[in-house]
Amino acid sequence: MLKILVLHGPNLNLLGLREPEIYGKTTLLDINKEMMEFAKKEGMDITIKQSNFEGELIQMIHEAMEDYDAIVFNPAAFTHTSIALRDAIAAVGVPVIEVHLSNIYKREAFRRHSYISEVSEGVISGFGKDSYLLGLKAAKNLLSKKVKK
Ligand code: CA2
Repeated sequence: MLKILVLHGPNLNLLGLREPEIYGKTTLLDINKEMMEFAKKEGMDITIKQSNFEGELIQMIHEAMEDYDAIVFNPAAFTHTSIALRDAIAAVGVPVIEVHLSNIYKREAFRRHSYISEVSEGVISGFGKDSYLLGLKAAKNLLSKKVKK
């Protein structure tokens, strides 16, 4: 069975609890539950983690090398700042699908650049919680293509 790591970056633990006018009322727990159900239907084995610490996320990416076929990653604000996360992804070689709840190209100018996209297989941005489900589906399709080659 495909093993996928889902990583949520900083402040996403506040989803649905703070600033609902920007990020909506859905909590991270709601999203995680939906992902677990989706993964079960699709026959994928997923593990979900969240961290507010850049170093911890880097560590999780390093450890993913051993255990996971792909990472579905919302790096949150680190998307726009972190060369260290970019380098970690490039170093481990585990395929990453970058996801964002909001459309980062529709917001402030500083959100339009992602250090992570340069080392990602692809980016899904702007579909709310569905961005994560689309990310899981993309990971599955990507990996099945890789196996066939
Ligand atoms: O749209 C996304 O998924 C983002 O990765 C979310 C980040 C933002 O910095 C990126 O530009 C786009 C922010 C996540 C913070 O989430 C909060 C949730 C509730 C209250 C405050 C922040």
